[in-house]
Amino acid sequence: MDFRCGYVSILGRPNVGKSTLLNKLVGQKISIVSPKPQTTRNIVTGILNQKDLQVIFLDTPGIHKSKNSLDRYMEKSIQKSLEGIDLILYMLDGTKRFFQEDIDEIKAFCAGETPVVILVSKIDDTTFEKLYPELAKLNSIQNVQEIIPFSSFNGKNLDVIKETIKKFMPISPAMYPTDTVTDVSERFIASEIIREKALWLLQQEIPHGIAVEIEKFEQKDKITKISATIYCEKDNHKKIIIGNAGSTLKKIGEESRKDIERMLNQKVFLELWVKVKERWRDSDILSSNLGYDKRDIG
Ligand SMILES: Nc1nc2c(ncn2[C@@H]2O[C@H](COP(=O)(O)OP(=O)(O)OP(=O)(O)O)[C@@H](O)[C@H]2O)c(=O)[nH]1
Ligand SMILES: [Mg+2]
Repeated sequence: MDFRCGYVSILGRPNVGKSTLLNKLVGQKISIVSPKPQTTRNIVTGILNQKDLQVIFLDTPGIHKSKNSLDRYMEKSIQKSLEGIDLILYMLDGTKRFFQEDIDEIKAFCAGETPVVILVSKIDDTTFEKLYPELAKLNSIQNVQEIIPFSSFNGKNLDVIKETIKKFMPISPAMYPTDTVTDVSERFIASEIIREKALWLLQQEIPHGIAVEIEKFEQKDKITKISATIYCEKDNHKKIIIGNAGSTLKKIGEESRKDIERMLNQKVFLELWVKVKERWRDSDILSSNLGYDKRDIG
C-alpha cells in the first residue's frame, strides 16, 4: 500500500476547540487548552502516525482582529501556516451562531487552491434543533469538500475526520520519524503547560497579559530541574498570581509539575517566579524574548 504524508492546517476563531482536537488526533497533549480565547500563540505542530499515513497538523492561534504586537505576530503565523498545506480544516463552534463574517472567510479560503473541510465542534453540548439552522447557513459555500460535525469530548466523528484527512494526503514518504508526535521541544511544552495552569487558575482575574519563560531546564538521570518565570503586566496582577501566602503560585506549580512529569515520564523539581514587565505585548523585543519571535516566521 502507498504511504501518504501531508500537511494540515487547523484554522478558526479563538476558542472553537482547535487545540483540543489536535491533542485528540495525536493522542497526546501537545497544544494547551483553556476556556479563554487566544490561548494558542505560536503554530504548534502535532504529528499523527499510522501504518500507512503521517499527518503533520499545524495548530494555529485563533483568527481575530489585530491589535498589539503579539496579535500581529499571531496573525502572521496563521498566514505562514498556509504555505505548502495539503488541506485546511476550518473549525466553527457548534454551540454558537455562525456569523456571515465567518462564512465569508470560509468562502475566501475555498476560493484558494487548497481543499477546505469544515469542522463543526462541540456537538456534545448542543441539540440537533439548534445546530440545524446554523448548518443550513453553510449551504451557500461552494467548493467545500466536506462538512463534519464532531466532538472531541465524546469522540463523535473523530474517525470520520481521520478518514477524510487521509483522502487528501499525497503519496509521499514520511517527513518525520514515525515515532515523533511533535516538533516543538519539551522545554517549550513545559512553558506552555505552566501558562495553561495559570490561565485556568486565574480565570477571570488576569487577562491575557502573561507569558512564561523557562530559565533552567536540566535533565538528569532521575530528575529534571526546571526554573521558570511567569511575566505579568501589572503589580496587582503579580499579587493575584502569587495569591494568599503564595497559595495560587503553589497550586500553579503543583499542577504544572504533575503534567510535566507525565510528559517527561520522570520526576520534576519545578521552581516558579513571578515578575512584572509592563506592556510586554506591545514590545517586539520583549515579545521575542518571551518566545514570540517575528524572525522565526519571516
Ligand atoms: N463541550 C465541548 N467543549 C470543548 C470541546 N473541545 C474543546 N472544548 C472546550 O473549548 C474551549 C477552547 O478549547 P481550545 O482547544 O483551547 O480552543 P482553541 O480553538 O485552540 O482556542 P485558541 O487557542 O484560543 O484559538 C476549552 O474550554 C475546551 O475545553 C468539545 O468537543 N466539547
Ligand atoms: Mg488553541
